[in-house]
Amino acid sequence: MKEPVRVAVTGAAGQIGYSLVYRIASGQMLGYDVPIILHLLEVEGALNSLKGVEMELDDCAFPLLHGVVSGSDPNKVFDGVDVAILVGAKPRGKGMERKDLLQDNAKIFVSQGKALNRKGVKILVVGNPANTNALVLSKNAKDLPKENIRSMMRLDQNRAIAVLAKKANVLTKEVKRVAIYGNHSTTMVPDYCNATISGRKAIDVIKDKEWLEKDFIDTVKNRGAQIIEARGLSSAASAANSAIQSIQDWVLKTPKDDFFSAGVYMPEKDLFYSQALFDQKIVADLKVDEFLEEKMKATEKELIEERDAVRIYL
Ligand code: NAX
Repeated sequence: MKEPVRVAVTGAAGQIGYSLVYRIASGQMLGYDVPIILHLLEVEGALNSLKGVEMELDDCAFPLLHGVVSGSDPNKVFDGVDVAILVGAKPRGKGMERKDLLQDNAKIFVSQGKALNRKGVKILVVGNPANTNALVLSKNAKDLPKENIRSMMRLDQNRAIAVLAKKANVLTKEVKRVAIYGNHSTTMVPDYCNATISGRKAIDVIKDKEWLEKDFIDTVKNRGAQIIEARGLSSAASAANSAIQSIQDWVLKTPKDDFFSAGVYMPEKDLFYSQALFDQKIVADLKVDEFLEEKMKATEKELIEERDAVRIYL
């Protein structure tokens, strides 16, 4: 039997947490021969609810689950973790300005960065604003290589794959090389120029530039809001699924005709900016058209503004 891998999940009593921890404990994320010790972090006020999550973990009797550590002190809960999925974040409250949201979340990621300041731990930031939270975390975890931190863009990639597959009337497995650039926000840039469908360029299969520029991008970027409107709650199952895939993207070899998207630190920009990655390296020389180039400038500008709003925490 392999050594247990210690996986931290923050915001574990929240909606995404509830869709995520059971899948990790079952072996779906790291493999059915890898024992797991879960480290669950919540705010003080949600610890009771977290107890319920733990009771249900017990009741699943997962053979691979070798233990659960839980609490509200990041220094204690993160002790010894190998992988940390940071879902917990403060949602935007009524009347709250975007600037306040950025600042409140920055404070969370300052303290979590300090608590995770250890080489070797892989950190996926899911809590929004994910890219800027990742930047704050990285600046407060000085000993941690920046390559060990990513922000989640997999959900946007998966949404883009699903939209292209539907339009082309093929299964999602036929759609590959879908990059999302920039910020996890409505300025994100889903790349139709490099995507392939059944091995051909998506543009040649769909042959409708107007649809690609407008409907495709709008559907992907507004999907989160549409789900809130339909469900009364934000996406949780699909977000948890994407978190699991993001970790798999990180630890497994990338299939040779594909790549994946994640927010990574770009030293020349001093930002966590989403890129296409193959075997953990940014795919160089991806060409996009002028329309997408303009959009990439806008998403970068937004990330710079977010960084300016949290400057005191960097
Ligand atoms: P919930 O509000 O259901 O759960 C969040 C949980 O985090 C709560 O239980 C809360 O008590 C906890 N929490 C807050 N501050 C914490 C802290 N300092 N330490 C530990 N736990 C803390 O939200 P949920 O729907 O689960 O979404 C969580 C986050 O994911 C949100 O910020 C959301 O915007 C973000 N998302 C990011 C996505 C991405 O693609 N990057 C997609 C899905 C999701 O919207």
